[in-house]
Amino acid sequence: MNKIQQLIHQHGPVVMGILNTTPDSFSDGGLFVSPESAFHQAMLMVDAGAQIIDVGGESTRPGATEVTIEDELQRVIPVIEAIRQSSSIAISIDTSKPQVMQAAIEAGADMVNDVNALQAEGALEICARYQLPVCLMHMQGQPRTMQKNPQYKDVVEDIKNFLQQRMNACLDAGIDAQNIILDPGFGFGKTVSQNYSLLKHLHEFLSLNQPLLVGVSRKNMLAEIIQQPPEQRVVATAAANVLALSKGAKIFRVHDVKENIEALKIAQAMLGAP
Ligand code: 8Y7
Repeated sequence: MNKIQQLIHQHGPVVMGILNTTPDSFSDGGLFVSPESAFHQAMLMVDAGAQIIDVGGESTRPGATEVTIEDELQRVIPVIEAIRQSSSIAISIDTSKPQVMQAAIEAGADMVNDVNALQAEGALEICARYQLPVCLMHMQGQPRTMQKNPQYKDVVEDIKNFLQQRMNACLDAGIDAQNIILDPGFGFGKTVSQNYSLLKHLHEFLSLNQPLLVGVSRKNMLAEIIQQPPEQRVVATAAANVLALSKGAKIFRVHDVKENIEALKIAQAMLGAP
């Protein structure tokens, strides 16, 4: 069993801390750009109890512009190397580019988190070759334009069908079923109402028989309800994550590790009570 499989097999929720190395990511943009400060932030999240660190160098916020391979490599590889050198924490590489996946894996990444669900040419092959866990996320459209006019016949069924298709593509490419994690992609080409439908019906994704990862941390779907800027969405994030846990989610991608772990622990105590 690899590190991620071990975390998935353990009882209770798994918290993934977000490490953005981009100068433009929406909620903590510009805060963690130098490899030293990114590494420091990673260690703070480990101390707070994060079990996975998700390292990203390509902002995927709505409206974001694309990043070159060279820039992305320069942002993420030194950080992954630094974390790997001083810690055995599980490292996730948040990228859609096969070249970045490969370099990150060679530098010590333990899983691939792809908001594009391994649809780039060569991405499936890289992940199959290294036999490591992958998170397949649903997105409608592309980051620059995805919030313009999202449309579904049935948001839950349509996204389930997409994830099933991408899962089949992974299996066909030789990726082990034990290495597939699924994510409905909160905020990626969904209206506020569609995001809450997904949260409400999250348990329906359990029929795909794979662990579910959710990323609601500080997102706009929360701001639409509480009208607060990103740093003031911590309690709202924890509330949404508690609900997602109650609907069967396993991995929680968050900025605020300590607060979310505390909330999830309380929820888990109730869910596990006789
Ligand atoms: C998600 C994600 C982002 C998510 C997974 C943000 C990279 C936008 N969101 N990956 N990445 N799921 N798997 O607001 O929801 O953090 S970036």
